[in-house]
Amino acid sequence: MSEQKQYSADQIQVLEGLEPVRKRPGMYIGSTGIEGLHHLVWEIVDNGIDEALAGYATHVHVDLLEDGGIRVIDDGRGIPTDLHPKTGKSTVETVLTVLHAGGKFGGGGYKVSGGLHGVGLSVVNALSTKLLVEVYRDGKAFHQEYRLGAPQGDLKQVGKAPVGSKHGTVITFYPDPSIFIETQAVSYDTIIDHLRHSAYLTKGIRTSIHNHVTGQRYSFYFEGGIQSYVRHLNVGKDPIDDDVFYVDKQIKDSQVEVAMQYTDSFTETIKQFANNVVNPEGGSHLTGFRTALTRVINDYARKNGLLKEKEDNLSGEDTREGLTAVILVKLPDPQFEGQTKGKLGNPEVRGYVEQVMNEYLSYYLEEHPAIARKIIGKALLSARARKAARAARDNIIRKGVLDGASMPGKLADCSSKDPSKSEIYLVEGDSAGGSAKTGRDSKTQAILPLRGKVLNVERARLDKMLANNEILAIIKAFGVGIGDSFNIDGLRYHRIIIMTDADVDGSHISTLLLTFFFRYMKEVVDGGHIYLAKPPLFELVKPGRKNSIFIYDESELETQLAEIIQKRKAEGIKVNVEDDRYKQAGFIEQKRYKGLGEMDAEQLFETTMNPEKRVLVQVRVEDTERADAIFNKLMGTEVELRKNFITANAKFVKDLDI
Ligand code: 0RA
Repeated sequence: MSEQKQYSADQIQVLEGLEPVRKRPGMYIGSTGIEGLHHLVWEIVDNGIDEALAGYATHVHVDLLEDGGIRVIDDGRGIPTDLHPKTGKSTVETVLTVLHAGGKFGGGGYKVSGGLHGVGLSVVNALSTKLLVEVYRDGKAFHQEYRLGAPQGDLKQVGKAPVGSKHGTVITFYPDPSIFIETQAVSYDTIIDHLRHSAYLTKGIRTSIHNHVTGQRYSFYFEGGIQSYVRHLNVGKDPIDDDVFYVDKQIKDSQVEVAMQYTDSFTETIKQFANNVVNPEGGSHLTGFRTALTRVINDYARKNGLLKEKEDNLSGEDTREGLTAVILVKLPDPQFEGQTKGKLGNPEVRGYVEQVMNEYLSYYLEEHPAIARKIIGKALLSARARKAARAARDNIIRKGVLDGASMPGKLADCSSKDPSKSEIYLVEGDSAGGSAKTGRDSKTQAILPLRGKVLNVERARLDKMLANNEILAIIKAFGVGIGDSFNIDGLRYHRIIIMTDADVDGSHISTLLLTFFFRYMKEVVDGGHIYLAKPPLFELVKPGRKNSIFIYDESELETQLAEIIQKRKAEGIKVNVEDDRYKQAGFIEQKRYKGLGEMDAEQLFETTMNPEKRVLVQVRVEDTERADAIFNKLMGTEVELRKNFITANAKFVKDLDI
């Protein structure tokens, strides 16, 4: 601790003030993994976005520097440099060294940084080995440096603000490797996502990034704000009309902004935000939106004779089929509730959104009768389909088809009744299914062979799906039910393993199954129950086959061969360099596997199903929005998009880990 002796009394005070952050970083930034690291970036970026919301900044830029530093630049007012009355230090030093000092400023206006993720700039400072702050304000330039949160001298004026950037803030920080042990490198893609969202949600702002290590750059500016966001969410879908409904209204101290557009798909995509913070669990803004939507559409339909007197009202669900909407409210003091703080609490917001939607959506429908007719036609279809689906489901339930008692005929169940110990293999084709049944460990491994193509659920409604034998067999075997009757507690296997050939058809079937799970059994995916089996791509055959080596990866083949050849050379074994590589390595054959059917039961078990040796890829959906977009591309109606995606990612489709 000799280093600490060099600190002055002032610095020690700062260090003591920030000590709780360094002692329990998780309390402030959630984790010390990459997500915690990203929190530091969001803190500074969001302060810049706040400057834009307040009408001062137009641009927030991130530099990922070659020396591992992260620099965030904005052209806002610049952090105030004057003496802070309470601390006797500059305001710059105060916000960087006093916990929660950030919140005391601003008074009035909406704050992104004060919201759910707002931890204050001092937290960033406390968790950085080095932090440099530059402020441009009143035509002057200021500079100050910190180490582990402690200022190395006062804030100093270092000259004039450069022409063209008269005001703004530049913060460069170096995450402390003794805190962020796992990694000090942020994810370029994750930052891009944050910057893209910030640009969508803050009209008129430009956000950009420059990765100095790779030379990559990205820049976002969306003229239409959340209108552009809705269009982005609908890429790969067919909108019923090109126009996007949009409203932006101030009510009392809050602002309500809504954009929406219907597509001919069956899915509902509504994203709601409060002060740019996403609220995945919904809340008062979503409730207000839904109430108004159902009411306005029913009113219009009645008034215009689209809904007959004796017909029932359209349900909320019917009015939302195929809807893509973004709801953004801004309010002075957002309250986040729920398990993960993912729900907006403020009750007054419900009325605000309802009022805005009642007025402006009614007006919009009156102004756009052709669109109104399409929306209502779609909702009527949905109502009819829902009735048909209910009838189909009731029929199936009546027949007991979905009951646990009647398992699908093709299922070879395992003997264990403990879901946590049981797994089910969904196997492409009857022949591989047969091998899997013979080779399996029947105590814990169930096998369900799937024949032919599984229905593309992205383009089918529930009633059609329930008529598909493969889908029905899956629902029955899992024991979770479907639709309104879905219940995760019934899940009979905690590991669901998709096993298909390593070719295009196999990838297609995997994707269709994943789409089905993602759309209709999201909880099963979220619970981490879905896996992809990874059959070997190559076998390096030894005489007698006993000691064959199986290779699961294209790239692994060459490294393995090189290693073995090296070893043989070291052992003095003569290697003929004219021979094929596998012969040099002492194998008699290099076999390439295209399908599961090429392996016998024992091989299939040993290479792909044996829990001791197999390779499984767990399917995790970390970014729902990206997953949604990928499924739209893969399964939607736009053939071009699908082609592009598959060509660009053909190699990865097998490992789809979104
Ligand atoms: C305190 C008060 C004000 C602005 C800021 C801090 C501020 C912080 C950051 C962090 C990155 N960029 C920033 N820009 C501004 C209010 C400013 C005033 O009243 O003049």
